[in-house]
Amino acid sequence: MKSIARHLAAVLALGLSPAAPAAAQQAPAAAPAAPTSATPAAVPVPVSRVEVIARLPHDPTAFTEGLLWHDGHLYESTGREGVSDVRRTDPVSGKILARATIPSGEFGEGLALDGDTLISLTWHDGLAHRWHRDTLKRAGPDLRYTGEGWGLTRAPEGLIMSDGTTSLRVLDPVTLAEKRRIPVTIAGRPLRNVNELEWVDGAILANVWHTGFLVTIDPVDGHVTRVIDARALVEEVAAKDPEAVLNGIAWDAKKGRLFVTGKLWPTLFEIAIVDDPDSTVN
Ligand SMILES: [Ca+2]
Repeated sequence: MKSIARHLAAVLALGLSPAAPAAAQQAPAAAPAAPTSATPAAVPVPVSRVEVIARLPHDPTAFTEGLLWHDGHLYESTGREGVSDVRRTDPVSGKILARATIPSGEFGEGLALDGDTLISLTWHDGLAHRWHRDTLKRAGPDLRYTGEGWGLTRAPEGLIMSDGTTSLRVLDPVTLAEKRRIPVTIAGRPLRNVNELEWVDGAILANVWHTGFLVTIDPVDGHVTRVIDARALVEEVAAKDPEAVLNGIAWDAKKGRLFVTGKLWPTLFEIAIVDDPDSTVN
């Protein structure tokens, strides 16, 4: 399993921001912030792999930016200007059951559910849209935030948002006022480009943009507690579009089921995370 550590080390050497092709739909983020004195000490991070439990259909035209599970349905936000939307889908058939379009000049990003309100981000507009969960009609005026919008999830403390930098933000779910920042580190080094998010059993699960890896993040101090090698899924999908990367995590808390997909992927995977006691990232 050393090859995993070597691969990840190579990615880390690039600041976890491999050079994106000119056609990138999301530009690399600003330079990572310097580590703070609160940066957790460098300790080996265990690496897990994924096991596929089920393969379900996923709209291969959906440029997935946000994904969540609620009450038997998937809710998904998609990106790219002119075709961005928020949708409810049937997880078994992949069929779109309801859909709300995002204004054509905006690039849809992360999605979270707060009560019966869906909140969706935009990449560059600093606008968060609110939608009624059941009707997908507007549920109030837009909210504003600074910087880029990437991923979003609901945690007990508030919304957790990624923006391509080495920090996550905790936001008030009603006003989006910033409550605190979480510096993300892996083995003591800042980690940027954390993208789609999911709150799973008291931890933040995230995929790292343009990699086949997911990470679990301690919500208190931001250190990565586990790296999950999902490159087998990337290889299976074998997407031709370089932007068709792993992105999208949904957690069915009631049944303990974890789903992942990617931008323009034809498949939604239900996966299990399998420990590998011999593999760590140092
Ligand atoms: Ca999610």
